[in-house]
Amino acid sequence: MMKLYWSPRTRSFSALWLMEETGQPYERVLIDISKGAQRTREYLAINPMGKVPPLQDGEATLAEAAAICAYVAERYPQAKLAPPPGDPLRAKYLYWLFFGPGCIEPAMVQVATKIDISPTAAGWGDAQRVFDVLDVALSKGPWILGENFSASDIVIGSALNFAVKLFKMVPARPSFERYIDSCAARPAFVRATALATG
Ligand SMILES: N[C@@H](CCC(=O)N[C@@H](CS)C(=O)NCC(=O)O)C(=O)O
Repeated sequence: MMKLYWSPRTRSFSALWLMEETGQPYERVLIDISKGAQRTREYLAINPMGKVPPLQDGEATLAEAAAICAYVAERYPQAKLAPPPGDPLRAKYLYWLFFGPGCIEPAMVQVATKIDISPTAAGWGDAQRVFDVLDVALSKGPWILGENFSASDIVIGSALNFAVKLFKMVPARPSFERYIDSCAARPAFVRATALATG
């Protein structure tokens, strides 16, 4: 059984949502980051970054929420969380999976810190560009790939839920609100929310 290390009200929400979407049993191990549990020697052997969430699957261990999404979608193909190799939709699936940590995350940090950096040098350009691109991509819906929900929605949906709805760091737009509402209506999201609040 897969083992997910998590902490309440953190980025481990996306991994909880993912595991709930699979319908597969998994074990949750609480790592309370407010108490420093992420800094023990045992935990650092699991994730040397001292961050949540990591996942263990037998001999395999990995961290980084988006990588966990890719891994679990591949391990449980029956959950249909990823277009299979060879499907043309897989290109956009991978694009959005990487867009989360590669562009949305740094854009959120830029908004929060007001850091000034050349948009040509910054891999994400700037926050305005990132959220404009997302706005266009989400204008049709219902999901980031169109009709098919995938693990890339877990990455993008969790990030937008945090940035727009929970922390109000990014101004709401109709496409964002509709998309977040669609994510939040999924039974797996509802279960993960109940779990993640601790
Ligand atoms: N890049 C990581 C970020 C994970 C992360 O920053 N987690 C925070 C909680 S939201 C954490 O574990 N903080 C504990 C610490 O840094 O001590 C991912 O996407 O999984």
